[in-house]
Amino acid sequence: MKTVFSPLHSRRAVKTELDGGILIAPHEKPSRAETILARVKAQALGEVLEPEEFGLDPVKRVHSEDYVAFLESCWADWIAADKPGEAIPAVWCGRGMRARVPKDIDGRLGYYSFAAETSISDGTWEAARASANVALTAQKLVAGGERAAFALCRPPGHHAHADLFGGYCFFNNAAIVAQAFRDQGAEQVAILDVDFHHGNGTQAIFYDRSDVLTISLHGDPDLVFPHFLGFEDETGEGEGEGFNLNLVYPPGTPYAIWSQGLETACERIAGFRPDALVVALGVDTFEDDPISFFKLRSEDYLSLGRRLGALGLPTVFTMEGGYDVEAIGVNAVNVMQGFDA
Ligand code: Q9C
Ligand code: ZN
Repeated sequence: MKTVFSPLHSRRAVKTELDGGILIAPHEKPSRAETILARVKAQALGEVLEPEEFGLDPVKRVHSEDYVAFLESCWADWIAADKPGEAIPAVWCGRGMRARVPKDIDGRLGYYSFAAETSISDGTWEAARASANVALTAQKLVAGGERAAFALCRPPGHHAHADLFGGYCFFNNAAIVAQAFRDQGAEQVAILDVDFHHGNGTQAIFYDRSDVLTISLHGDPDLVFPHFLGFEDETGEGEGEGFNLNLVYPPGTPYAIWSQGLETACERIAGFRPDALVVALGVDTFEDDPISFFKLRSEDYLSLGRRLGALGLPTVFTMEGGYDVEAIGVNAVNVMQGFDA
């Protein structure tokens, strides 16, 4: 399987993540992508390509014009306002308040976000753009006849809504890929999100649509991020009713249980008969992940890959979360090797 990777991911190198009332060194850090790339090369998974430039049009098929413009100028606007640290949202449109876009950068940071752990600094825009180009290059490979491709995206994407950043995500790479397949003539596309966290952005983007089936397996949002979406009674609305599926699991869930949800998801996908599959691949389901509570082991990722491969669909993998940097290379590449086997 070919891998798409951009060295520009390293431009996303914030110093801060708001966690527990202090600013910590971010979990979502550059070494994540480097360690996965190193494993891709060590295992000779396949060719590693740099992304093509697709411009902003395919991004704006998913994200609003004003949100994209906000991200592009955010850091410059923050600096122009003489702020001493990194850009961190600290005020939101709470219930009963007015959802209008303020002029001030503090107001706009709140308007365009849903969480405060995701700081913005110099280079975030460039890295997020490169990450979308990585995803779109993988999509082009698969649209061109490759069975599958691995988009080694960083920053990740699945938490990003059409006009909200958060959860370390800015552009929803998986959604951009699914929309690109649709725009190139695919009738139906499925997105399967196996990151530990609910793919809230992906769900929201396609919630009223029946052409893109969204399925997410994740930790119970009653207990873990993103807290305000991802429950099992969210099944889609309007045209999209029945085309969103959330499979929620408690702390301590091992592969023996999690894989039952995977089986349910795969059977639903097979019945949907999509023209293409996008897998939002987080490996923060790992037993030693520092911010998650599932108990998958490294060999389980081979099984996951094999089950996905058995679907027999043209497949794009977009890299999402996974924070045990020691293990994420093995775990992510195990999925690809299981898929290819
Ligand atoms: N104490 C992805 O996996 N909350 N995003 C972290 C840590 C945010 C995860 C709390 C988690 C976001 C792509
Ligand atoms: Zn995650």
